[in-house]
Amino acid sequence: MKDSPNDLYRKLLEGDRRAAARLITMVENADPQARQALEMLHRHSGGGHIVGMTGSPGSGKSTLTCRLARHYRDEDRTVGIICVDPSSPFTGGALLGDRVRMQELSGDPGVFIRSMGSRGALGGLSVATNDVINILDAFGKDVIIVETVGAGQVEIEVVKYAHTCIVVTMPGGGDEIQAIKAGILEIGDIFVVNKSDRDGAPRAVADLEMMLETKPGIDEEAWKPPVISTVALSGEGVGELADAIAAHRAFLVQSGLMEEKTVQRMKAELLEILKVRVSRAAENALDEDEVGAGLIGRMSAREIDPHSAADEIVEYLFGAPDSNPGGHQAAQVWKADNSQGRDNE
Ligand SMILES: Nc1nc2c(ncn2[C@@H]2O[C@H](COP(=O)(O)OP(=O)(O)OP(=O)(O)O)[C@@H](O)[C@H]2O)c(=O)[nH]1
Ligand SMILES: [Mg+2]
Repeated sequence: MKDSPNDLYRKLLEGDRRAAARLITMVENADPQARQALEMLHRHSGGGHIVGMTGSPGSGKSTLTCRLARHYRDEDRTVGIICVDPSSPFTGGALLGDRVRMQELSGDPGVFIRSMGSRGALGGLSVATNDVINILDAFGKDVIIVETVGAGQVEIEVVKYAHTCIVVTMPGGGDEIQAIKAGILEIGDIFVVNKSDRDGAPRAVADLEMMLETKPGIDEEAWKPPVISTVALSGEGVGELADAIAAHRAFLVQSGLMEEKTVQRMKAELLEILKVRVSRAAENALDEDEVGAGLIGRMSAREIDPHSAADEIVEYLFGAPDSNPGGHQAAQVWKADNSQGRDNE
């Protein structure tokens, strides 16, 4: 028999792993019942430290994640691991390689591992990932590591608002240059040169340090991202990495930036949900005969231009500029965008 949202909520808080797994699957399937459980769980979340792990493909993120998790387990701290792979259609287990690597951890009740692929994207992969972070947080995991496969836009979005974002590279291959291109330098709180058993590691560390020093906008009080050498295969440097994460957390708390981070996280989370909802509402409006179809017909007949048609859809969705404050704002935003476009011409 299917658990009610209330059962799931209760079982999850009691530490029932199967309830957690079931709720995550419901989230991935955009099951409306998941919403109710999430609503109840929200006030129990906020205690975990969220660590994002991104960087070059094959640099050793998964291996490092496992090592880090083991390190935390040795300290008796519980760990949640979420592997996000937008290119993978699979969920639940995702990549076999990762599964094998993570197997030794998965028998440990203090560790909860979940992979998420594009199938978990019914309500948007970022939205689902945030939900899963919140579930594991409410589930009581002390540290939640979110590993992304690759470093594309979606991947960056899901780790950007972690409390601590780790960017992993490896010696050689001009990885550091690529990292900058992907805008990854800005989001890293800690940089790791993994595979330091290979040639060129000290050079890679020095190059990265130099790049970070020339990063604009760094003042005296700001956090200075450290560059750490690791060999994930042997565990070398993992203690240092854990220390750096702890130092970053302490910095966030002492400087008051933790609250700012939380606000940013909440805002980003809300925006991701709204993006999905508003675009869905817009799509629905376009499918409605009198609204979308009519407008599109008029566009085809060259009676109305696409921007003015969008104006009407915005008005339909949010109300006329004067009828409600929301509609007014939406119209204002639209007009601002529009006039800006014209200025540039
Ligand atoms: N020599 C060496 N190999 C490593 C080290 N860490 C990981 N590897 C190997 O590098 C390969 C890739 O490691 P993963 O942990 O899968 O890397 P990843 O960054 O998670 O890869 P993707 O998720 O596919 O982007 C594996 O064959 C690892 O065994 C290391 O410190 N030294
Ligand atoms: Mg991986």
